[in-house]
Amino acid sequence: MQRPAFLDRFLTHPAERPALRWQGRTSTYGQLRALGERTAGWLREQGVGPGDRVGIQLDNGPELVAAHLGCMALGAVRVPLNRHYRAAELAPILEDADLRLLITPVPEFAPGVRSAPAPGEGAPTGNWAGPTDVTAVLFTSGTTGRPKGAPQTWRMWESNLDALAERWELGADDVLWLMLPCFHTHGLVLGLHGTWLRGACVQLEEHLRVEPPPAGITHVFGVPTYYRRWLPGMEAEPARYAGVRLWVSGSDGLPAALSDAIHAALGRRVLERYGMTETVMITSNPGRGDRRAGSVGTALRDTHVRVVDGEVQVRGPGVFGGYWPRPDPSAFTADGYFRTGDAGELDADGYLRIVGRKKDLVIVGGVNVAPAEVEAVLAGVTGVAMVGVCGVPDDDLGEVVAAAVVADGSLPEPEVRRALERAALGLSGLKRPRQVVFVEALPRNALGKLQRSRLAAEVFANPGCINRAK
Ligand code: MCA
Ligand code: AMP
Repeated sequence: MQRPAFLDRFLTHPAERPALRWQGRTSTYGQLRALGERTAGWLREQGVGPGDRVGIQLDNGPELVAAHLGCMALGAVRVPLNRHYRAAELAPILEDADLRLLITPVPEFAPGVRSAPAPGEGAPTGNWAGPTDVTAVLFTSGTTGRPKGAPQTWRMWESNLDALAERWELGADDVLWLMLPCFHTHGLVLGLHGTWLRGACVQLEEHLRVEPPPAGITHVFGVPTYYRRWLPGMEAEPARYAGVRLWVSGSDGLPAALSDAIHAALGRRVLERYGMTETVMITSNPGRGDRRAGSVGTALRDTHVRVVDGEVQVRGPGVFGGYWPRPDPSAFTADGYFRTGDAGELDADGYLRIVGRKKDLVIVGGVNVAPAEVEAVLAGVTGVAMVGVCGVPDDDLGEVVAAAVVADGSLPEPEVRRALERAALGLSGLKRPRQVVFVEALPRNALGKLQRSRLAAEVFANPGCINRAK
């Protein structure tokens, strides 16, 4: 296959241009390209070839960057994996992904496999092309509990990231402050690849930093939880936040009150945008002009958005071609629109508001949690007859997971509660219930299907929580 245009652009950024800042050291584009080629050599030594899938389960840092660049140089397909996942959460993904190599620091996930590639270890190789246009498969939580693979092509990313750069007026001289984990679309695609496509620079951090941005940062990406945590500092010392031209929020709704409070502190409104792993970005507020609190803005260039029966549907060059390896034709309408499962309203100017979710999903700190996955883990606990899981509001994380449990009477409640806590340790932290209540019965419809929105309203007294407007 011909080299993707995305990579042609990445390869022609001036070699001396700064590309990555990490813990006080700056690497140039020339150095990143050399790192990619050496890591491609290391991957070859591990038996990886073009088109093979490589799992990357790493925290943000030089090893993660090396692993991605190595796969790009070799033409291998990346499968980014959530660093927080426990063995049982990873198992269905590993079953579907059919990896040639898993790069992870967790030894029990990859017995006998070396941990991260040490930058500079391999003999340089790779021609920055691959046998297919698919460059990564991102597994998204899905609503059934089984993660779904969403193949990502270079073309999806290039067209979408160009449209975003245009909307946000970002160029090669911009410096992004990036602390989002680079295994989700937000950090990996918008953060790292958006920067690499433009030939700009990213200052990468391992974790969220609740402090003023370092000198020289021009834009920052975050989920609403980040903004909740930054707000006190912004209010106390606004001058120390003044150098940043653009604050962007996504992955969950930014409450209008929070947007207004930041606006009052900084004199700038956070720019909210909306997207999905399956679609990359769909809508955004403008870099310049009418940014509206409570709205996720208008459709990006070449992207068509409509609301049908209350559901947001989208078609365009950023939208993926379908799930892999378990296709689900019902994800698309007959005329080719992807069904987002989000509930929205479009106004006369084309501004979209996300008013809730038609899908059963809880978003905790910007991370999707499928209630069905949590229910499946808790339902296996001795003493439990039935479990229903929903989201309840949280001042910091937006929503947290709550569980209503019907006991079977075989064990005292405190014992069942302890067993539930132990079982929940098999899930990564954000999926664990923060509230567990014992109930006589779960709300069900006439067909016997669990009604999670009624659960939120009736058991946890949060009317319409799971489908609430945010
Ligand atoms: C932390 N934990 C996680 C994750 N992060 N579990 C699953 N997935 C995660 N991403 C677990 C930790 O292992 C820990 O478990 C517990 O949660 C608390 O972690 P900690 O870091 O102490 O939590 P925190 O300080 O409360 O911070 C949470 C956070 C973090 C900073 C809000 O979740 C975060 O960075 N969120 C951003 C997520 C994101 O990038 N979302 C984009 C996806 P234990 O208790 O066992 O130690 S959405 C997307 O990409 C779409 C396309 C879009 O629109 O952007
Ligand atoms: P993911 O599956 O991790 O890609 O998450 C995509 C989901 O995040 C969307 O379907 C929405 O439910 C949610 N989302 C992303 N951005 C926003 C936003 N700005 N406002 C509300 N929800 C959002």
